[in-house]
Amino acid sequence: MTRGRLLVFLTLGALAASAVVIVPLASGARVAVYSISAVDFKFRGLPARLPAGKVTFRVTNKGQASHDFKIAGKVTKLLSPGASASLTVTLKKGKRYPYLCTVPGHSTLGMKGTLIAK
Ligand SMILES: [Cu+2]
Repeated sequence: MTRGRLLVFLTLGALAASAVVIVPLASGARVAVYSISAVDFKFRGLPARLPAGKVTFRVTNKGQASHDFKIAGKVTKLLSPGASASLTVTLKKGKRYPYLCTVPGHSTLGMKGTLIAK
């Protein structure tokens, strides 16, 4: 398998494992929208790798506690159980982005991780 094919394979695998929708913008640019959920106490639906560029995370709190989602210097409002919010960031190629829930104690319990922009 060539390196190029391997990368395509890995990208498709990462996309298949998460709920992502590519939305064309009026400007001709595209934004990838990832639907993720916060539960007690982890995030679901976040790929470990995703394409660099503009990305929107649509976060839904499916837990019993309140949660938020912080990545790339931006954070959603605090979400009550059942609430949703969107966060749009621009990811740079080759950079690692830690993410977490900023509610005290939650990241320690597992609401954190790192994703890599390719
Ligand atoms: Cu939390």
